[in-house]
Amino acid sequence: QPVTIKNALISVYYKDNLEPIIQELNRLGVNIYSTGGTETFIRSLGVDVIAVEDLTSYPSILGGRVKTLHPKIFGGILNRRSSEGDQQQIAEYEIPEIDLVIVDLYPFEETVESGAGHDDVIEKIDIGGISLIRAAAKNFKDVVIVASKDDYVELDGLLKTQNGATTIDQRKRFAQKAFNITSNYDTAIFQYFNRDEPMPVFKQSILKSQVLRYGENPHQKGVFYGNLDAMFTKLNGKELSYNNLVDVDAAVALIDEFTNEPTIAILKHTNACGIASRQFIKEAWLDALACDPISAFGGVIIANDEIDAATATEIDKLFYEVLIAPAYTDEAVQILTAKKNRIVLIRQQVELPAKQFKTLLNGVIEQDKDNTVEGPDQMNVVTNAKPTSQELKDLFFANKVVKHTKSNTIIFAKNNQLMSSGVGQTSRVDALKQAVIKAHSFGFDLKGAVMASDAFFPFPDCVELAAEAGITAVLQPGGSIKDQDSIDMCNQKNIAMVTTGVRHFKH
Ligand code: 93A
Repeated sequence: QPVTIKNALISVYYKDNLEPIIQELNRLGVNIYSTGGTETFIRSLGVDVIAVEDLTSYPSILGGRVKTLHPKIFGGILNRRSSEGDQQQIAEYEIPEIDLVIVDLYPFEETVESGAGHDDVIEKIDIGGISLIRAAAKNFKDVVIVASKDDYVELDGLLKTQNGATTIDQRKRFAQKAFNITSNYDTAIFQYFNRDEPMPVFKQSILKSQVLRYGENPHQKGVFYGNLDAMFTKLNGKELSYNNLVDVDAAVALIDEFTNEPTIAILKHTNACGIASRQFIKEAWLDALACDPISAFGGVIIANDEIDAATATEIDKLFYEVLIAPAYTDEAVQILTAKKNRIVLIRQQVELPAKQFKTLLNGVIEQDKDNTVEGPDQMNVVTNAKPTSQELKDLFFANKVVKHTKSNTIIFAKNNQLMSSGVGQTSRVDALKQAVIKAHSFGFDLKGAVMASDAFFPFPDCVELAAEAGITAVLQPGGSIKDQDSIDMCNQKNIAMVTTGVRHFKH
């Protein structure tokens, strides 16, 4: 049942970005109740506002520690509109029905991080604000709760398009986000109080949580535990979805292999469908896209270098989900933020966990991340033919990509560009066949290209087909009892093979 907002309570620490909402509430004729600083701010916009003190007939006391903690406020929020008893009581005690609550809490974490003294930190433990959020979220059936500046835009949109009305689903979603905020707020306080204690591992793992719109599919719920804000600054777009996060993780791991030259990768479902290293970032983009412009649609793009206007103009031609780069020129930002739904992120360098975890059966498995990648110095030539210096570079390039691609994988590369790949196949020869077909379908001539395989070749069929497709150098870990069959085949076809001794499965 839609609720139309008639009375709002606004108590915000930071007042920025609030003005459009105040103007909209004013337009809708909503009564606004507010606390000291917020009241002054609203009045300064020329909008009428009722001080909470006038509602409660109590001043703000104890230096502001008790401002909103009063039955007239909490009764106004918590009363059940469907309960006759509640309605009688609020009439008896002259309590207004408050149907929108906007709070921005005292900045506890920020105060801790600023290095402020203990007393200042304690003063920044919000009591009234968090209670307002809790009460309004509890009564989401009748009340809209906006507990974060991040949701102002969404609220403004709803106020405009629905003329002050909201649906139960919308209110429930706001409540869900609100409890996410209160739980993170309390976690931060808990961590502050425990910061000098040596904590057992499970306590350290109390991370910030972020409720996702849904999991891998809309019928699955999802939550992210961690601190995305520390890693990315969002310039544009909606929230990262579960699948976005999975792809962004894969993208970050892949791009971190490429530190020398400007490089761009495009990923779909965690696999690169294009990647190229070039002297200039725009060329890297064009050659990454050329690999498979069909798969690139709706992909995640990651760059290891600043995006300039010329590159942004090219990238903007493609529909993508997420773009990540360490920096953007101002002009590039203008170009890339024109389309609402595309997520544009600046990546900060932060230390990432060294371990990976996954639930499995009735437990969890943990492993070290795959942190090695073998370059020319670790490549052992096992054939009569030796790779040229360009082939060695390309084998290195291909080995970095193979490591970050789902097994079974075959990667074809030439001149620091991915030509094609076969990914996630149940047999290596199928992966190879897929790679050959893909390369040809996008007009690549594989003559002189190199091949990398994530694991060894149990049969000589892969190198035979590769040689026939034009591949002139092959990288594989080696270690099959039948290695010699593949080596013999390479010698017969006069192509080079190197072994690295390190397998890079990715399941
Ligand atoms: O000190 S409090 O915990 N006591 C309260 O009763 C109370 N009510 C709202 N802090 C309280 N607030 C907080 O005041 C809000 O969460 C908000 O951060 C701030 C807004 O104060 P002002 O409008 O005076 O700037």
